[in-house]
Amino acid sequence: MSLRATSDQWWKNGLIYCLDVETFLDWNGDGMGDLSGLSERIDYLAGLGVTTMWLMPFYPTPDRDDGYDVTDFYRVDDRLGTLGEFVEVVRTAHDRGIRVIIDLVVNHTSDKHPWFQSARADRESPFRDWYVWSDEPVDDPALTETFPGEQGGVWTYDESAGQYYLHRFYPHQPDLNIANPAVREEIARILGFWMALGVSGFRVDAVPFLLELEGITGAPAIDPHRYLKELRAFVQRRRGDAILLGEVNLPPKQQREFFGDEDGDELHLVFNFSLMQRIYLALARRDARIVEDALAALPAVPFDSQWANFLRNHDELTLDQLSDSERQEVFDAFGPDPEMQVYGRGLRRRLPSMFGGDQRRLRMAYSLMFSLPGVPVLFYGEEIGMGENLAEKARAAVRTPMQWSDEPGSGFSTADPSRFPARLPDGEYGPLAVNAAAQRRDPDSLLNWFERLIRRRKELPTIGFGEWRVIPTEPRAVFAHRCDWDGSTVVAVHNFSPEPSRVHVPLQGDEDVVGLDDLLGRERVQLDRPEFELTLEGYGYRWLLVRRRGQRLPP
Ligand code: TEU
Repeated sequence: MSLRATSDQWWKNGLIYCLDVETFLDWNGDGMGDLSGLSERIDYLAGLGVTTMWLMPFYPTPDRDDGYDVTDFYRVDDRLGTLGEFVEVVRTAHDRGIRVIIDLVVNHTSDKHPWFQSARADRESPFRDWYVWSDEPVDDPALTETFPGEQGGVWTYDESAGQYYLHRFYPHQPDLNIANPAVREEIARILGFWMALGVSGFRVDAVPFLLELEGITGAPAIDPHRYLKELRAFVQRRRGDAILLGEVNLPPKQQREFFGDEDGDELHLVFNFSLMQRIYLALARRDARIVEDALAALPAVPFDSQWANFLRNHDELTLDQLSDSERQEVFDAFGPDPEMQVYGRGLRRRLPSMFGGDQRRLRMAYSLMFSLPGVPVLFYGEEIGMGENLAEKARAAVRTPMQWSDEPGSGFSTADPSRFPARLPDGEYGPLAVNAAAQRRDPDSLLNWFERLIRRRKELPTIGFGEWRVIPTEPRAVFAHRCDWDGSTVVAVHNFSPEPSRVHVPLQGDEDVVGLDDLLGRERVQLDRPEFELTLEGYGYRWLLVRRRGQRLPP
């Protein structure tokens, strides 16, 4: 093959690392992480094997929703740095082979955005129609609250406007009116601006909300997916290899619609919320069949598209797609106290504490996530096993500063901790116990384990690009699957039980198999027939590269 897809579809392989500039590293000592700090740590990310950084919102903001309330889409918040420093980050990242994608939050603006200020002040304002107004709240069952108990409905009366405005999120986040061509054009301009500064794409916030037309009185008959296709085409015209990674928390069939038609002309990547939620149920029940069923329910995705897999993100670990009793099982297993839960649907913990500190279970869960079809996405701190701070409000529990070292301020900042964006946890998961510096020096640490896992994942396009198939096995606690691509095969086996399991793995149709190479361990096994047996320790896992007669394989 001369034109290898692997060099073009960069978003299918590698590792996306999500971070928030304000909690990563404070370089000027004011207690707030900044772009200069991020520049200083790009080598750390390169060492870990990160191929794409996803920067959470860094735009000017009143910061009432962690920056997802934007007052200017064309600037950097003064607290974090300057546009010049942003370009330095992008340049340094590129030099280390890392691409940068950024959060695009255009379902809504902050109510402090000059557009909204102008819109509310005057019915004749050119920006009036940039938002969604109504004389009376529109009673539409499709318009539900996103943060129940925190936002007081989706319509709020604005005194100076003399009308209600729509907000699918907090009242201080008025929804933009996507039916207005001027708004659509402005959104494209924003994308164009950041692409000109070197970004390789966008994590598009709240895509289904962005596209919906409910509540917009007299909304013209535009097809929202038509709009997404136009946006994709625009992105591609400006920069051929740029991507759109969408937040679409919907069941698989509906998620499929956001990849576009059969050739894939909308989002390149969609976060796999449904698979993520089923994985937690499977972990809680120690029943791998649930993962098999969840995979079977996934629609095939177009050639240029892929899933983005994750176990944790910056929001609540949402379990909204599970039934009430299933969700309760996950709560019971991983977050039984009400203070660990939020919005009646999610957990505000990170994995290590959910697993009671069990390193075996933790590594098994990440090994599974990295072996599934899709590109893996890590949230900063996962690579060292950071915990949460439940003393912080709601979702902020998992947004504590990065734990670089055991120095005061965890090496994040030299300022007084009262000035930090969130309080560090203490105890078992605090910086004295969990930090990057100590783990760098320990070959058995989670950090070094991740580094090896990531290197393997990147070396083997078989997983990121290949076709996957479940391999039927017993017992129920064991999940086995294989990925095939361009003549190479990887078999992965994961044990969801704390007890050892003996498994039989058939390799049907692979008559010329001569052996297996353990990709994460030391074993090399000779085979004289297309099947094998192995014993997995409790929460054990293996990635096995199938060796065939006469095949040239990576070392
Ligand atoms: O979240 C939007 C969103 O739809 C999710 O919060 C979803 O509701 C959740 O997964 C439960 O199903 C995005 C950001 O990720 C979040 O941090 C912001 O608060 C929100 O948009 C508003 O901008």
